[in-house]
Amino acid sequence: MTGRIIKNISNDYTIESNGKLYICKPRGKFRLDDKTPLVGDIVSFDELNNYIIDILPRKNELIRPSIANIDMAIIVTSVKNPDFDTVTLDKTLTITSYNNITPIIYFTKLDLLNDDEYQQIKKYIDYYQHIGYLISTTPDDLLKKINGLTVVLTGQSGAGKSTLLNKINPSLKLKTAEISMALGRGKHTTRHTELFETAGSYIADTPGFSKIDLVGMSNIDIRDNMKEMFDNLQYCKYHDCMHLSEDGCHVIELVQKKEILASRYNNYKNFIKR
Ligand SMILES: Nc1nc2c(ncn2[C@@H]2O[C@H](COP(=O)(O)OP(=O)(O)O)[C@@H](O)[C@H]2O)c(=O)[nH]1
Ligand SMILES: [Mg+2]
Ligand SMILES: [Zn+2]
Repeated sequence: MTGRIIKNISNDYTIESNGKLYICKPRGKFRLDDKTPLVGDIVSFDELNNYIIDILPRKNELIRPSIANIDMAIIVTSVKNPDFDTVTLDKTLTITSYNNITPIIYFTKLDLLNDDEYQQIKKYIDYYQHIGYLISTTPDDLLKKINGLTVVLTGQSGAGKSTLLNKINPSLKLKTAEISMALGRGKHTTRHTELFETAGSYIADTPGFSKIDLVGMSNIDIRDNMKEMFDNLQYCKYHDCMHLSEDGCHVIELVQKKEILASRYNNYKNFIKR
């Protein structure tokens, strides 16, 4: 039989297959091959003897949390308290795209903005949407966009990840900031990774990309995983333009015409300066 691992606690893997759950252990072979099954893996398994036979090829995998075959990352982005941070957003967009995960930006705390502040933020929201990123600002709309997919949430502490998960699936009763502080506990109480099924989607209960860094990405990878830096390359004079100071660079022209956001371009330059 084949199914999907939705939960792992030590050596026990919960596999969902045609609506039924099976708890299996990996075969001894995995330890020899140094292959560890991950939550999200599609596996073949022996349902009579309760062991995992093989892991099907992965689309992608994350290390923290350990999870495979993610379709989409919800980048929970606060616009106030904590303030809107383009560096974290642009870095996360770039890393997700590099990992073959479609990002969707979920803006939170728009209700805390006054009219002027909202107009400022709206320019950014429209820009990200215009260059081709998926955007959402309400749980209902988000649920439509993640329907049928396996997703992880990511975002700064305090951005509203637990609040969003609770709105999507109230049975989770995740601790939001005030409650976990009142209990005098750390904010991250989850010890294992689990996918929970909600309205036809699988959502990881642990935030993804706990460490947001560009390790392993070359400068070309960074260019090719920022939408407008990649999409406009074809109009630059040189096919290998890095959009820094080359003649005939279309990206630099668009930055000067303010058609590319200054913050995006500055972040791009800082990302590749390393
Ligand atoms: N006003 C407002 N507050 C929010 C919103 N989303 C989350 N919060 C609050 O922001 C704080 C941090 O939220 P939490 O979900 O714990 O953030 P997490 O660290 O990303 O899980 C809590 O006090 C929430 O009630 C929002 O859209 N509007
Ligand atoms: Mg939280
Ligand atoms: Zn260029």
